[in-house]
Amino acid sequence: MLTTGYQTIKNYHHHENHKSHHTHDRKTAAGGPEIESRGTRKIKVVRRVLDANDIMARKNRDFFKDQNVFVLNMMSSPGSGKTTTLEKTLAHIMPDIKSAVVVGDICTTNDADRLSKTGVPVVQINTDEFGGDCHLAAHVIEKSLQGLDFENIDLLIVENIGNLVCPAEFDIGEDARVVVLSVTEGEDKPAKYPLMFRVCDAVLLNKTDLLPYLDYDREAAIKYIQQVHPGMPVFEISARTEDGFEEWLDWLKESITAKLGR
Ligand SMILES: Nc1nc2c(ncn2[C@@H]2O[C@H](COP(=O)(O)OP(=O)(O)OP(=O)(O)O)[C@@H](O)[C@H]2O)c(=O)[nH]1
Ligand SMILES: [Mg+2]
Ligand SMILES: [Zn+2]
Repeated sequence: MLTTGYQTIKNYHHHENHKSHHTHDRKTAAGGPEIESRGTRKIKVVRRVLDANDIMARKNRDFFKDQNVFVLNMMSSPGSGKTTTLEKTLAHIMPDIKSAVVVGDICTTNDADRLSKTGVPVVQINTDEFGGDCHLAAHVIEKSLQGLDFENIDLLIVENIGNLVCPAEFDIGEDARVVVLSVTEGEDKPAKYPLMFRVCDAVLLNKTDLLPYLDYDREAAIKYIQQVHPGMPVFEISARTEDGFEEWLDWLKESITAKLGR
């Protein structure tokens, strides 16, 4: 089935408290009891946001289970190669694995334009009109599901907003999480952004075709990954040349089969 159009979601109801999730207030230098209580309040607000998200994520997870669909959350810094990896991945697994994509960006439908050429149903979420959330929260995912025909979807891939920080904190009800780390980002990113690497189930170490032109220490990168998440699979790939895709695709197919039993 060739689907060319896609939906865009711009005006979802913004989460009451996203701004509080980012606690950048630095007016706490003086110390003392007042500061302490303010610090406590902030922690409570953040906790509430994440608790509310967890409840919504649980609902999404139940829904996905009912629909017998496997959900993959793909995360990375901006430009690591999520969309390129997806374009190539979908070309390999379609039509055997009936897939759909939800893609989040602050602005533009560029990624949906690219992904819909693969023929899969695509929903583009833009967060700009409501403060430009830099992650996809569970309630936003819930909104994006309404136009998708789950009778014909076995795999839903969520391309999260390019950001190595807060998407890691927001459970969306997915079954597996992968982080794309490109070799142009430097080998120390797993050490600098450990939460992302801790919550993910696999790493796609991308753009390996560029290695001859870089002073990149791939062993150091893998060592950092294993330090924050011992035993995590690392697939060294090039989304450009499709080098290393076989192992990645095998892992993906096995993960889907483990949930769906087919
Ligand atoms: N050389 C090389 N370039 C790549 C590879 N994968 C992606 N790129 C390039 O990297 C740039 C960013 O790729 P995208 O796939 O748009 O990255 P993204 O993670 O989806 O970006 P955002 O959604 O904006 O965060 C593009 O110019 C791609 O062509 C790769 O394996 N090798
Ligand atoms: Mg993209
Ligand atoms: Zn955020």
